[in-house]
Amino acid sequence: MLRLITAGESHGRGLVGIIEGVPANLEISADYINRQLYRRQQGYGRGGRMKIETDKVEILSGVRHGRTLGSPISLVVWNRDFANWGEKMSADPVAAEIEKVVVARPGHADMVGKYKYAFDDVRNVIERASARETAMRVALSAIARKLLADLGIRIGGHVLSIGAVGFRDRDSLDRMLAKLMGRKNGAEEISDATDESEVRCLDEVLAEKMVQQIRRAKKLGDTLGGVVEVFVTGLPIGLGSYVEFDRKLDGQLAQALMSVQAIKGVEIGEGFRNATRFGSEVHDEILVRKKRIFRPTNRAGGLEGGVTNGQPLWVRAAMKPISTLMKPLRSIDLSSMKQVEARRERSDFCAVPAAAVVAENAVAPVLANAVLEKFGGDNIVELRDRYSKEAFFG
Ligand code: EPS
Repeated sequence: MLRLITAGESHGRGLVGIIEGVPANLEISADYINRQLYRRQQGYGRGGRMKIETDKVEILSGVRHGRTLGSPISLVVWNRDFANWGEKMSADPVAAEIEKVVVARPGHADMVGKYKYAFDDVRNVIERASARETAMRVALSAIARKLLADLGIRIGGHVLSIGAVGFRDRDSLDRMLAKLMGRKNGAEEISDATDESEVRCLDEVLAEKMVQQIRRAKKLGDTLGGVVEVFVTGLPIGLGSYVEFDRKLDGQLAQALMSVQAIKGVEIGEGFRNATRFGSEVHDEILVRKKRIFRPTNRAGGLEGGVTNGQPLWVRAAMKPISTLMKPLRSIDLSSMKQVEARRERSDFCAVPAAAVVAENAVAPVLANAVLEKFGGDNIVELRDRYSKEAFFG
């Protein structure tokens, strides 16, 4: 089974991570991982930090001559910005007086972190709560993504809306998505197409409106959230299980997505819309076409009973607006308990395009884990062999 752990502060020396349980002999390179890191750094609405960093991974262990060894794989991404934060983030005590952060930003972990860990400096909270952690999560998850890709399981995401600007005509979007997913690389074609857009939107006109909306937010000293959508193609029937609550794949996917910083809502398929309809308008009929199972619709999002049903997996995640506002909300000075304005600090105005990349990668370890659970294998050849013999697609 796959285990992942990340460590690292936003302005510390670097981000480190370990992924354990990857079968031996999987072809993987720093370049493959770096492509996902590069994609995560893009997007209109990012702040100054992304101009400082060019996130690149170093593989410290678990890989030899481009192939995994079956041992834990450890990675590091150095923070370039650490050069500007040396004393402030030093692991050793420093002689200099370091100014403490005492004002919390509403919506951030600042206040709760201060009380939970009994800090007198909110900086200790900011550093680990930051979405910078997602750089390492993406790096580790990229390895799981590669494992899935080797089995023909492809992942792709796009931005559905930013603020109030988003797709209205679901049918035409679905046609566009179906066309892309029908191509050679399945759902990955969605990602490739959105790589062309600075807001990861599949509609150029809408993309321009999204950019304008972010520009407006920036001018107003405000921030914007949005909704991202992820699809996965090539999944067999039977990943996950209904037999116990913690083995349900929908629950595991929701956890993986919900734990991404600023994600506040997760939906599988048309989850919320389905709740407004009659059952007869919701459930995807089971038909036979050319002796194969055929589902004319996919409102369930590729999962029934917490188990993959052979349809593309379809999940959505809602991101709240980033909580650092240049036009601050009211807050308190946590040392004096005086009413003040929340603290400003360099941040993004909108990170929804980056969240689409994070969400794509966040689902990968969950699915790779489910694949390993069902098919197993100590090396990729064994896994591929079992998979090709046993995987049932309907
Ligand atoms: C991020 C790096 C951070 C922020 C952002 C995510 O860099 P800095 O704090 O130095 O500007 O840009 O983090 C947040 C939005 C947050 O609230 O913590 C990154 O690498 O993605």
